[in-house]
Amino acid sequence: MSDKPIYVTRSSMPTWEEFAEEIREIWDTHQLTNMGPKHERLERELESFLGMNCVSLFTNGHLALEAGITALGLTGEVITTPFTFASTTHAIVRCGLTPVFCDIKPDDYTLDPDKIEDLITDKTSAIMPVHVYGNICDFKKIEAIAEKHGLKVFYDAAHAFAEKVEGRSVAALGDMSMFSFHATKVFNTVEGGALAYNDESLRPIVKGLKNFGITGPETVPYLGGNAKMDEFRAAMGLCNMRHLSEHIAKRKVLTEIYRERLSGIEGIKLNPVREDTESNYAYFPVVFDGFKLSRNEVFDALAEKNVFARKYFYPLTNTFECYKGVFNADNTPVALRIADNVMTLPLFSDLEPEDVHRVCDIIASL
Ligand code: T4K
Repeated sequence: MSDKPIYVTRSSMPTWEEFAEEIREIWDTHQLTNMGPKHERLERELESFLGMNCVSLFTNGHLALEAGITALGLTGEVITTPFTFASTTHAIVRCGLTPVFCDIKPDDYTLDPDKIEDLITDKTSAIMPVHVYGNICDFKKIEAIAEKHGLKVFYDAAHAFAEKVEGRSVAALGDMSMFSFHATKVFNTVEGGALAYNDESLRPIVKGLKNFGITGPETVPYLGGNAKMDEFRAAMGLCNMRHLSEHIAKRKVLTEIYRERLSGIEGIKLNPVREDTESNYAYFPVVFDGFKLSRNEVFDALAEKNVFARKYFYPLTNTFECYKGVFNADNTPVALRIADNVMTLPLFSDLEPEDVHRVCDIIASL
């Protein structure tokens, strides 16, 4: 059997010919960036695909998060999860706000709505949940709490692009959602991200925030940075959108093989399947709970055989060195336990079914 390296993911790309054709007109116009025609086309295409009034592209998901926090006018404290990528917590802190960490549910690793209300103070302005691994948060409970207390809900939907819940686009949940279009995501624009929202009055603010706060040749009403997506990345997005459903379908087949092979193994807990959700099959997390080896031992055993899984999301963000002495991770015990025991297995659209079998054979043989 081949022991070629298998990484946790591999970027989806169009053929060279398709991309070359898409970028050809850039040589005619010489418009490389600053909201050019491809940028505008991709924004409109995403609005229609997601069924949203407004989609604003960004150079990456992280800067989109920071712009969203500013555009929504968040202040003081934001209730959020530590079981996420560094970006979610850093965005809150870099915007001068205080993250207040709420524990997660042990079944799908998203924010536990039953623990939110105890954390609300007179400084709380918002809840920032994460649809981690594409697992859609308990949005009904979260949004009911937000409404009761007059809070905004801003979803970090970095992992959830193209998903639907109860027939609705995930983008339509809450006040705003951020999607990441990084190279490692189901849909990529190399680096990239977007904010999706329905409140048209936010469009000029969001647009201004990614362009130095400038809204017209002589008007600068906002304090903004530079987070514009350029024409080459927008071109990559236009190409990748044409193949999105085919990539998701391939991921689904691979996910089903993983589930079939691993579901019977004692001590391995798989991601839950929700009947009311159309998944994008972004990640394949497994939690080792009562398995004969620890997560770290399995991780090392796979690496020895050239399979490079990842410990997404370990360590918890509230234990990062840069926040030493600031947060107490003992307040989020479920998140601590999951972070210590979870691993995401390789999953990407051109992974071969035999590669999935190879990963499962290694785990089954331990
Ligand atoms: N919120 C959440 C919940 C997020 O997960 C993220 C990003 C964000 C916000 C922020 O969104 P962005 O600003 O990134 O748009 C990766 C990604 O860089 C990051 O986007 C992602 N989450 C995070 C979960 O994973 P690394 O450091 O683990 O990626 P890296 O470079 O180790 O790549 C993993 C594997 O992917 C490699 O082994 C090979 C493959 N790969 C990687 C790159 C960079 C490719 O095939 N092509 C590539 O170009 O962070």
